[in-house]
Amino acid sequence: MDRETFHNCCSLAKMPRQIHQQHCSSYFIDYIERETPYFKFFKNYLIPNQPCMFSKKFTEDWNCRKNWVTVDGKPNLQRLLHEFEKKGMTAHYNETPVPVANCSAKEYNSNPKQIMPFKEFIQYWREYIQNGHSSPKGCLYLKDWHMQRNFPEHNTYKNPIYFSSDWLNEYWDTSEVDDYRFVYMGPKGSWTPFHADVFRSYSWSANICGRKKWLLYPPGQEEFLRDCHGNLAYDVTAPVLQDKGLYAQFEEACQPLEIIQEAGEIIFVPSGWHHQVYNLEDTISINHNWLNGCNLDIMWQFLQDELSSVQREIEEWRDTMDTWHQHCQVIMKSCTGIDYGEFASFLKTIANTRISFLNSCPRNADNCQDLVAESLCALGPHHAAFDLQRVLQIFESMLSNEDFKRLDPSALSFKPEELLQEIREAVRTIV
Ligand SMILES: O=C(O)CCC(=O)C(=O)O
Ligand SMILES: [Fe+2]
Repeated sequence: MDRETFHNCCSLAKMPRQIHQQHCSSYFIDYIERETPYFKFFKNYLIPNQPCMFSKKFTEDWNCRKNWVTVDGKPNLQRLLHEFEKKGMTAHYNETPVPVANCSAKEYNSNPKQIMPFKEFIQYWREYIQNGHSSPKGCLYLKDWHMQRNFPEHNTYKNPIYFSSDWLNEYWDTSEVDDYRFVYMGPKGSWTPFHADVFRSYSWSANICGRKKWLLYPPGQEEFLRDCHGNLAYDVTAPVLQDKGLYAQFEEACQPLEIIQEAGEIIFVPSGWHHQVYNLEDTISINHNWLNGCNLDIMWQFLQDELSSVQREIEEWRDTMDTWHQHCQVIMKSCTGIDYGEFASFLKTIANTRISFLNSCPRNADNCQDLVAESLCALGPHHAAFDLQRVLQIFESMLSNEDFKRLDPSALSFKPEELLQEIREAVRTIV
């Protein structure tokens, strides 16, 4: 990013979002055929929060595109078993546990999940195919498997540069307990119910083999897809949505953007776009959730909305408890996975890494210590300055937020004003 782009991007990112007026203005998705400059993607898709599809050129050199797929384009189940089940060890060590959802059963608004050995899932999948894509066990879907975290030495794929400004995984990698990089594998007919992603993050999803159909709704449209209790529809194609007594506003919703994703293609799903996804064939995909300076405001708005809904839920106890506000934070953390204190630490971690980067500013990626530094080098100092500028804006908004002001100071391990000062100085040296 050069100085001019930096200034342009900062101004673009500051513009208010008009999500509630956003309609499905186009029924087509932009298609990126070949290598394109990072900043085109940044300006055309990340900042305006618009979807796009990358051609299979972008995944052609991934090992999994060769190794996990047979010559006729089907999942290579034998090879997968070989790769993820270690032979020759005791039975106990032999098993790779994986999370598996049952698409034929509904529990609240999702599918019940179980943990099963990988080889049992592969065995099930084999039988399902042999049985003409049916099974008394229902349609099982291996999803949200942290394959990369569990098998880091496998060198399965390479994160494309377009998705490399990834604060979510950068932060959660530091705690070493979680990440948002997943593998999905499911037979034809498996599907994912209607939802938006964790913290309203972006996602990218690459088909290793198979095909997916995506139904995408721009932010705000989900309000028309709630039932009379305010619950989001489970399946936006279900006939029950025609029932005006249950889904009073369904007719106001626009048609979703319907996208077919072929083998090798990568879809970029913008922040807060609700979606429902079908595997049209036996399909394997890599899916990452990620966020950065471009959609940080959407995450912050999401957290404020989540807190407001917790507050509404337990409003009746407000005057009877001194610790009511703290309780709201605890409930929010357990429902959403994060509270205001942790959001502030997240921003601090992201800011500190960029301040150190700008202070040391290695000239080329070869001198970088780790993947985060490598990505900061590749994106350049003006991108780091953009990141800091965005952290600054959101932090300023947090500091004027009444619920944030009420936090017990011990919930923060640092003094926000000092951090803001450091950020301002670091940005000043670069712009
Ligand atoms: O592929 C699927 O079944 C769901 C993927 C998804 O929801 C996502 O990548 O955000
Ligand atoms: Fe999703």
